[in-house]
Amino acid sequence: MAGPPIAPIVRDDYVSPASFGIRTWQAVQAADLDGGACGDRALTLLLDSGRTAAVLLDIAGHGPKRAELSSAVAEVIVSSLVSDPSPAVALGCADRTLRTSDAEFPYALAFLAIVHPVLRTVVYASAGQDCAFVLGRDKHIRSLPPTAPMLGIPLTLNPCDALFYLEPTETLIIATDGISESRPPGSVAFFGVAGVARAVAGSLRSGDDPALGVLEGARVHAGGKLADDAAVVVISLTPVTGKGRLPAEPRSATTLRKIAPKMTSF
Ligand SMILES: [Mn+2]
Repeated sequence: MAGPPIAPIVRDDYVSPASFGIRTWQAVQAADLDGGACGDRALTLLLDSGRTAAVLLDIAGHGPKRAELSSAVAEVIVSSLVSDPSPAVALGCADRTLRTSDAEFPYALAFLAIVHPVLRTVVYASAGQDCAFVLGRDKHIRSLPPTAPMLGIPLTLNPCDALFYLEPTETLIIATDGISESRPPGSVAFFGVAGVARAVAGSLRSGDDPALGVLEGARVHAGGKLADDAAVVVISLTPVTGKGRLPAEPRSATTLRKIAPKMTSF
């Protein structure tokens, strides 16, 4: 005998009483010897439904000679993210661009994420970006491992999207290796994830821009000069005033049906 029909629960169909604003900070700095343009990009853009996309891109090498390819790849990524909700699809587009490019060393690392302010989901795809993590208020660090290899290399990419929930107490941090691998001359003491996390936590505590805090921390750690281009994106959720709190209990299926009357059973 057939059981009761299963009603799909589509979370986008109801408006949660708790909505969050998304705060973003991003910063880029060329390697100190090069000045000006560089191969790293850090940008955030507002998509529909309040979703925010974050793009961190590091074209192999550094300096102004990498800027043109970096801009071209960033443009491909942005137009893909605007038309398709999948960061993995955007990585695929970037990979194709690099593999058909005439440029020297057409390789890149990239981390792409889409943050939803109501669902609190972060969907991301990462091509070889090592320094990507979520920092909790208790200083706990959750790593976000790559979901694809480096872009542009002659390997089938097979990129995939990963999803996690971002708590309002947490901060998403992505930095290129120009920051995580910053080190004093002649030393192997890398700035690393720990240095990045300390710089973000310190900046947020003092009310300063955490992306600039990370750049400055890495520069000071390296003895005053960055040897590689550097880029960083920091994202957190902030409760929207007057919109209430999250429901204390999960909503029952009956409540959801009342909220979303158009939802059909099948
Ligand atoms: Mn780099």
